[in-house]
Amino acid sequence: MFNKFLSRMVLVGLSGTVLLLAACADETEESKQEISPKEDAVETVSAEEKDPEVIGAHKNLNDAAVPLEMERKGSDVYIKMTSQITDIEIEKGYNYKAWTFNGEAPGPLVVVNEGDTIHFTLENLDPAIPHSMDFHAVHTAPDKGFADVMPNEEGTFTYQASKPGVFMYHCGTDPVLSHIANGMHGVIIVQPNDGYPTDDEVDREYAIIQNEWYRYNDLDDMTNGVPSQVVFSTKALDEGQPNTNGTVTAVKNEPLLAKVGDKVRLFVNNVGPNEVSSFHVVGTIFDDVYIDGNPANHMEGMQTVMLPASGGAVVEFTVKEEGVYPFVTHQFNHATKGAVGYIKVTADGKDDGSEVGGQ
Ligand SMILES: [Cu+2]
Repeated sequence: MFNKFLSRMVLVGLSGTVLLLAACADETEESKQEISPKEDAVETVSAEEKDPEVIGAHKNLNDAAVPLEMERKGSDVYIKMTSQITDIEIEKGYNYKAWTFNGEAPGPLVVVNEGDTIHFTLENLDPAIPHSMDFHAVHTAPDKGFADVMPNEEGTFTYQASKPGVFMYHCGTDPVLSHIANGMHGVIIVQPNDGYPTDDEVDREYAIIQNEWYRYNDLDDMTNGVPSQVVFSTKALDEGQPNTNGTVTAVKNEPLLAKVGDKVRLFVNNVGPNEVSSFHVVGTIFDDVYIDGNPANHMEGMQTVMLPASGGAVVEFTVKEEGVYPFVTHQFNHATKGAVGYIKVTADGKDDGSEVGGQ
């Protein structure tokens, strides 16, 4: 249903197949910012796309990434994030004018401890559209705790991280599918107070996220189509680790590293928005898996872990020989669209400079 906000926006689509401009506001909300109609509301964002729907106020907007702000005072954690429009080069030569948290898609990795109180502020730098934050790691009344933050405004929300796990976060503003598929998703890890039973065995840890991309800002394609790209990203858990966006080459050009004999732990999450991930590492077996990252959900000896849209896991495996170990979603139509990454295993755990090959 087109609401007041949407009706004031101009659809200048050249194609009847691309209809979306974001319908983000509730009809009853008076404070939603309007977008001035513009004849030039469509621009070309890539050679491949003929008629993408860039919202007028987003045209020529490409905000630089803003670092995540996080400060801890005891068990109170003060987190500030932005919602902003930033170009993400999903594949070579194709810039997607993403709706993002902090200029990253997926957004920055957030790590807190079980029992922490999160004081979360969202600064909405988007001049046109309200955005919000839905942390799957908390209990709150969504209409209050995940409420929309208007353009050029800030909203602050407080909640407890009472359960450990590897949780998705995303913008929950209507239409949610547009906001997630345009890039507003990420992961919050809530570390268990008592750790995982296998903590002492683990040598290396990385965070991996799977997401899909669709035709630019095309709600019809997001709703009824198939992904154009299915991708992995890695987010730095520690300084010095790679921190990437979700692109078709993200964890290929800069593979993760491990040493022969290491037990590797991956914090994985599939932020979707629509597809399931069948997460698998080629050439090994998951010795230990904690579904959704909760230590109570301990499984052993798994070949593939199914991650529903928004689902997470901690997976642990041992790399016994030198070589390149791809990780994939074993739904190979998606792997073919980009969802492959590499772990390079060397004698000393350092990059030997060898090509990892593959796509
Ligand atoms: Cu949003």
